[in-house]
Amino acid sequence: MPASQTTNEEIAELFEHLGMMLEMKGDSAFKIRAYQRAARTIEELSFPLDQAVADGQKLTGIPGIGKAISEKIHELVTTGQVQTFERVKSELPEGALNLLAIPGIGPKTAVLIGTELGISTIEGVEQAAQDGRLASLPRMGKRAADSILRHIRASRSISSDRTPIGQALSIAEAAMAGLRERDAEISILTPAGSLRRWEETIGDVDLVAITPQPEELGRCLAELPQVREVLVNGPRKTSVIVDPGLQIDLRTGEAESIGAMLQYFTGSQQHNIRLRDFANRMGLSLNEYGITNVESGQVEVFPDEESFYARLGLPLIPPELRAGMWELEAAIEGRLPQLVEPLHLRGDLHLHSDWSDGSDPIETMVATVASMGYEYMALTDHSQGLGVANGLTPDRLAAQREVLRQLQERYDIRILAGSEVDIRSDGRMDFPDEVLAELDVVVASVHNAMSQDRETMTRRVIRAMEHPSVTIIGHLSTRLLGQRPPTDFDLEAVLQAARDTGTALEINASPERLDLKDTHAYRARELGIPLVISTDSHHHSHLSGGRFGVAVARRAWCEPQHILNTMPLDHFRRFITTPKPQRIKVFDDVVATAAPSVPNGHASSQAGA
Ligand code: DGT
Ligand code: CA
Ligand code: CA
Ligand code: ZN
Repeated sequence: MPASQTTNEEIAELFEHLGMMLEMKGDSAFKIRAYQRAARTIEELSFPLDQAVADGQKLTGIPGIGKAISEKIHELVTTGQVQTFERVKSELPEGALNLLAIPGIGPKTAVLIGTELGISTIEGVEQAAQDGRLASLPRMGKRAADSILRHIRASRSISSDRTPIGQALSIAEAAMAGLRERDAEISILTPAGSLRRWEETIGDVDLVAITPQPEELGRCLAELPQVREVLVNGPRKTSVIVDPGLQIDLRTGEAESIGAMLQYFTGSQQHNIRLRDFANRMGLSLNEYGITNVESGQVEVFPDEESFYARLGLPLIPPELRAGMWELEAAIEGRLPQLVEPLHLRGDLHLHSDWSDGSDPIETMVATVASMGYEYMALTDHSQGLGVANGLTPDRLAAQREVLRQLQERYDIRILAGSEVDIRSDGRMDFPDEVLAELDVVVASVHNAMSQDRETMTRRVIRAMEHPSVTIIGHLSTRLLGQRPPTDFDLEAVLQAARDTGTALEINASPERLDLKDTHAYRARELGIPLVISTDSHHHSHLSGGRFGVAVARRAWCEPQHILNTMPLDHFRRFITTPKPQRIKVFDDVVATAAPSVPNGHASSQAGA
């Protein structure tokens, strides 16, 4: 009988770890692979192994599980441990297995760190990387040690419990749809908090609602099928945890006073603190129910945020700007930006078809973009590069142009010939110059060698920008929210080079990327760099995702003229057909003729300081 329950995952992990430990010891590659294969097989089994053992089933019939492995499974399930595993572990430095969790540390290095430095924890490695001990190890050096340090820090900031906005938004929308279905009398139901401010990651979802029977609505939320746990279920507030582990706070208010509530729970906390200071100086105090005259004690209520801000003598500050930075001062001085909106976009300049790694035919993508009312688009399938994304050879690229010419006759949208060209590890382009020169739009992106050191990566990207045919740098940092850290590069140097070479920078709207991030886009706008908002769609359903990129641009205080693809087609064509770096003037002219309402942020102009 099984000593206790042992899951397939636990069994698979044991073999995975056994394989790694044998690798540390330099054991035979054959044995190591056998354990790794067994781990894979076990992870994918559809029945519980411990039960099979208890039932006396023969395991050796399962592919990848021979006699030796079958015996170990038996041993683990019946005794709770495996002798071989314990012995191998005892022969290795303590904690060596933990160190393998750090990207950049393989089995050999883990052993070296354990034996030479006596380190058994990730924190210990971090310390050793900082004080130089790690770099002094044989075959290590400063570069490798720095890279390990970077990985440790990045994985720490990544493995936070915040949810990327793309996921949080769909979870929130599903919950809101569920509430509307159950309560037909809801008059307002809207996100507040970081979700309404379009932060890139969300701690918890805040919702604000008006309905005649608030308690009823709270109960509806608590009863949604996706709810895993109910934390609070009160008359004004209900908090739940929904799958896969995100908190939703729902608050209800009255129609005549919802303005203050929405404002209060939209935050940010920093914005609210500054606004409260500002109001205090006028003899007023703020809370979620209204604005109180401190002297008379009289409370005024507001049906919307506009009237709330107006009572303080301020225009409505868009939620994306409520970061507690310079927005209050700009509002006081009447120079809030007229932020770019989704409707301003006239083209999408980064999208893929099934010619590379997209999943739809070119025509589906063209038809969808055309149906969205856009004036132009660039098809930018991958270059041949690493081969993983089924990148195009120059021959296939030429054949694709022929297809585009035919489609052009049937669709009322200008189809530009483009490519997303790999920036090779040394900064060279993945297509010959004469191929690139033929294209209307070249998006150049880093897709490999992402752990290059700062200097190398900076040089690499700048070299790409110096190429006369490169129109736009795609997803500059290559980060994937919650999954992959950004590359290391000198932001100021890269931005300066973008400006000097007349190269545009992409705000990649894919909710997994949001790259440029808001603060980088903010700086890019300040420096006068043309920005592009593209979806990087790999499926026609992604094409509507531009809103995420627009949100980043709005958080960067961008007005329409700061975004290249808000230009009408003829204007945009003038930009791409003017040689670099002179084309920056085409952009500058547009910015100069727009109303100058966007302030440049300086520390000295910090609001509330
Ligand atoms: P999150 O959830 O970490 O992504 O960020 P927020 O801004 O959504 O923060 P949350 O959910 O704690 O609170 C929502 C808003 O409520 C926040 O932006 C400002 C407002 N608020 C009002 N009073 C407080 C308070 O005492 N503490 C905090 N943290 N927020 C408050
Ligand atoms: Ca929140
Ligand atoms: Ca909250
Ligand atoms: Zn792409």
